[in-house]
Amino acid sequence: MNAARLYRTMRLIRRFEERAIELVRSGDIASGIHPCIGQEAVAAGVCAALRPDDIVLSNHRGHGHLLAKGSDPGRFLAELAAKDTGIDRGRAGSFHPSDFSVGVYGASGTVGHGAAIAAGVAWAVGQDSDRVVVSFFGDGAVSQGALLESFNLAALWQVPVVFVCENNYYATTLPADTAIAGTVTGRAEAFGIPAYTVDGQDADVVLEAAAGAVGRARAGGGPSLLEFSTYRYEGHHTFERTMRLRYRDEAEVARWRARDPLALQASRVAPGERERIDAEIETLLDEAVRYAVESPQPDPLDAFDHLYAGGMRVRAGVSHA
Ligand SMILES: Cc1ncc(C[n+]2csc(CCOP(=O)(O)OP(=O)(O)O)c2C)c(N)n1
Ligand SMILES: [Mg+2]
Repeated sequence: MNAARLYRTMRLIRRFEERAIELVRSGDIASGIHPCIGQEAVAAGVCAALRPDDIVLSNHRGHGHLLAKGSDPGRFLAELAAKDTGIDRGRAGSFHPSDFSVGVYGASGTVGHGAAIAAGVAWAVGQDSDRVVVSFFGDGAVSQGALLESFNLAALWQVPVVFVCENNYYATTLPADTAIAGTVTGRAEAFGIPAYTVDGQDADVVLEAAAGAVGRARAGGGPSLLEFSTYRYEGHHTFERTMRLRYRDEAEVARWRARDPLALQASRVAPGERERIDAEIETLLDEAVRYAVESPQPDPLDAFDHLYAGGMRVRAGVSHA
């Protein structure tokens, strides 16, 4: 993988979220978002190890996962803005997006539960293909029953899934060391799943680890777990900016900012090439923002359309045939 491609993906994720935060402030994205700024190397490195037909299950902090898998930034921003032109016609928003066109089969907002869907999808695709499934979750997910049950069946049935824990050391405001007995890797190892703790701030290191786990799954070697050590630079959610929560000390944040994954990757790309990529992404995102903001507001009477296969008999209180 060339350094510039990884840098481009990471820069796209960073700038996409910075632009999305502006749209939260302007009221165009009413839900707020969970930014992954600081964690871009994990999304970029893991997805760079995947084929286009491989599958990703994401979580509430999933913008990076979708963009790294190839989602269109304009249609994704329109999704965040709840527009009908969004990738899920505005029904999923920031927290539950899927994009089947690039192999993202959904994002579970229920912490830890995406792993169960991932294990099931991996079992299904493993019947007649060599496709691989990646399940992204945070440190807050690792004591959830559904996640541990997924480890059990994935190991028992040797399904082609890579469990990716983005350990950013906090679940909302709860420090991981006050919430996790034992270790993250120890949980997987208890089920016979090979597990590694890896530097999540260096995209090259992430890619190498992911390529190993993906290759193993593709060759029929079954599941693995990768625990990436990383950090979010923003609050848990954009609403945190209004809350004055004090759960991380400034020295800790500064220490992690000094290992900014985007700056590290930028240092591996020639300056001229970097400027070209940065300019290309600004143009792309200007267009994406315009598309999201200028797309018309959806008709409230359509609010229940597409929610259930077969539709609903009543929409917005209005009976229709
Ligand atoms: C089962 C469940 N419990 C609680 C919540 C509320 N909640 C949303 S995000 C979150 C923290 C998740 O932390 P982590 O898994 O470490 O991911 P991060 O936010 O750090 O990326 C919580 C508790 C939820 N969505 N689902
Ligand atoms: Mg966390």
